[in-house]
Amino acid sequence: MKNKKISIIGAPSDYGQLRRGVDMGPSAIRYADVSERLEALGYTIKDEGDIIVKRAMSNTQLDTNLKNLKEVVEVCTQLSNKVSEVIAQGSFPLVLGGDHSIAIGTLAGLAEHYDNLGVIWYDAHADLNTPATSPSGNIHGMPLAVSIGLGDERLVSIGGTEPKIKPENIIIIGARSVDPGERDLIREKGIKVYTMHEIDRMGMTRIMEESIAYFKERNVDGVHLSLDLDGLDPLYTPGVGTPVPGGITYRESHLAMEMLEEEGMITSAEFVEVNPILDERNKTADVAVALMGSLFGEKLV
Ligand code: HAR
Ligand code: MN
Ligand code: MN
Ligand code: MN
Repeated sequence: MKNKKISIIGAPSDYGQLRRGVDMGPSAIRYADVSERLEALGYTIKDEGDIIVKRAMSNTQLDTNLKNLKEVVEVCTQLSNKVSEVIAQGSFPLVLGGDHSIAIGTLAGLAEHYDNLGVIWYDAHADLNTPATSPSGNIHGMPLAVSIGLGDERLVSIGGTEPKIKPENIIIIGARSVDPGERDLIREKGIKVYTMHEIDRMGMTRIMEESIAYFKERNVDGVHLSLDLDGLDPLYTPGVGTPVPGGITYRESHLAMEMLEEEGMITSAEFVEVNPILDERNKTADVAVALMGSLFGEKLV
């Protein structure tokens, strides 16, 4: 990575879905030695700590198609400001989730600095639901839709009313659970998706080569990596709230990170959905940190 300054921002929120425990993701990832691992690669790490997420005895506002909306708005507004501040200081924002709803905040903060941002959405899910199409009402299934300007006004307007990213600048990798409304949106907006079928058929090498070429053609001014640990097969990352079998392997994921690193294209990243309560001895957080190692240039020899 060209930028040698990394700022770690914890976003310990579980309000985007209903399984408690994912709020402990940032702690688990720190426990897996994220700072030490990246420092060893020659980076200067500043751990900004966690944004403040109000603890509740139980989640509220569950009887709607936008569960915990108020809390999600609070969290994402704070996170947006923090991400923007870190970029203004010339640092690389590395955000630790939390469930994937926090990406609404990350992308809002990034949008203050990038006009033509590319986004890699590494995930079993498309996260393109709106309240009208969501089967669950869980906001962690909505962040990509929100970021292209679709969905509830109170989410879409976080950090300004403009859409934060362009649908043509999104590449989804690893999809294998897509709802009907999401499929319609993918077709309507021309969002690029590499499902597990393409990964099996083409191999990760070609997918990353194509993705890198696609971003270059589109003249992006930065690329954000949003990595949901459920993109990998639950064999490797069991500590996630919505596991889907038949996922990306550990090796394919390292390869993807290494190819992104060689290109020096990534300008921000987030690792989300690590739930230590559902995990096996912090395995999922360890995988997250190992992938960060590759993303930031770890080499064996
Ligand atoms: N598509 C389903 C929904 O909207 C499940 C999506 C959520 N799971 C995630 N996001 N972890 O990637 O409810
Ligand atoms: Mn999610
Ligand atoms: Mn996701
Ligand atoms: Mn997911």
